[in-house]
Amino acid sequence: MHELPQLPYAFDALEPHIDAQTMQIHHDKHHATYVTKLNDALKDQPDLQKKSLEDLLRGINEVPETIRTAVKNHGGGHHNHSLFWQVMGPNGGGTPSGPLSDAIFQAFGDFRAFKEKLTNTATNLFGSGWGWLVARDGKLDVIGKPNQDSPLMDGATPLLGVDVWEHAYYLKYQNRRPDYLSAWWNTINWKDVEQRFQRARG
Ligand code: MN3
Repeated sequence: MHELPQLPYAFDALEPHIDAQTMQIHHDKHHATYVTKLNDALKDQPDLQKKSLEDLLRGINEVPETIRTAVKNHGGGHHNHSLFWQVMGPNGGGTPSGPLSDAIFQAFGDFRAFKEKLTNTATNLFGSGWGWLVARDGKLDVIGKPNQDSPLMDGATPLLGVDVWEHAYYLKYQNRRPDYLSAWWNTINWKDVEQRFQRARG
């Protein structure tokens, strides 16, 4: 059974950038529902139940067609949100250091160019989805994905993601997605993102 991870900080820990009520509904309702529905989809699939969430998503094309969409949406939703809570934290923001910083300079020119690329990708994503910094074949890239599709489904490793579904920002920012995004940069826990990059490099 997949389980809803605890939020690693209090609901109000990301104030004023992300409000406590949004965090509570987002974690306790939205994320919880993805976990419940993923478990529902897998209930008659003992072999798939044994797989880690990551393996399930990397191998999405081997999941039986009858439940593939459910696993994609709810498994993707579970994985994306589990990462999202960890790449944010109180007293976040600033810039990364170490090898991740070097790799960002190499891939995008400088931190500002990277920030602009991820912000633009997330701003311009039509409808619901996520903006991502991913590692693929040892290289960094910024991509947008619709719905709850995980970069794992493309063979990429997600390092940092921003949820631009309206449920992530509507209470505080209404239609102002760019304002939410500029506030979101102040919540990033770069230590966590740096560790993901180190693991992706192996
Ligand atoms: Mn969400």
